[in-house]
Amino acid sequence: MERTFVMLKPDCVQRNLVGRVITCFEEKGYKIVGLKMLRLSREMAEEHYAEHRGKPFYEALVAHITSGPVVAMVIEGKGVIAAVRQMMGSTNPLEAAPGTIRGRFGVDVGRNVVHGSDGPASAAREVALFFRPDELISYRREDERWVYEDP
Ligand code: DAT
Ligand code: MG
Repeated sequence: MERTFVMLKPDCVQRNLVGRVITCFEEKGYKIVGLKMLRLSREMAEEHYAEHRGKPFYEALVAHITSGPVVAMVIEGKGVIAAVRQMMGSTNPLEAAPGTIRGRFGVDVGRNVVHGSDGPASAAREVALFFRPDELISYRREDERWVYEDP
């Protein structure tokens, strides 16, 4: 089953939206297989956002993501990588569709609430950056046959 990495950013935590955002993924039918709160070091933030190094917003991005605790998660399910990207909405919350997480909960691009891996390669990389294998739990959920035709 496919897995993706999701991070609830410091603005999400500070605005008490952690439960609301996690609920979006739970309600969809996806399964949380890893979950922790942590505060990113500068080194960790630089590694996570390596692809953005040198861009005009890079310093502000690293400053924000290290500014307070985040909630890191691994979510599992059919098509979860692309679906989470769709559920988050566009990077700029003002351009994100109203029903998406960023569309519902965000305004500024530098406070866009949530991070989600943008493809299979980044999902694998980001999951491994934040979680040891023994921190990911494989388990059966009782509602699986009501979410999937062929669980
Ligand atoms: P996404 O988070 O949708 O994958 P991204 O990977 O292009 O978007 O950028 C990572 C984060 O950097 C994004 O969530 C918010 C910030 N960011 C991106 N583009 C920005 C911009 N033009 N101005 C300010 N911050 C930006
Ligand atoms: Mg990205």
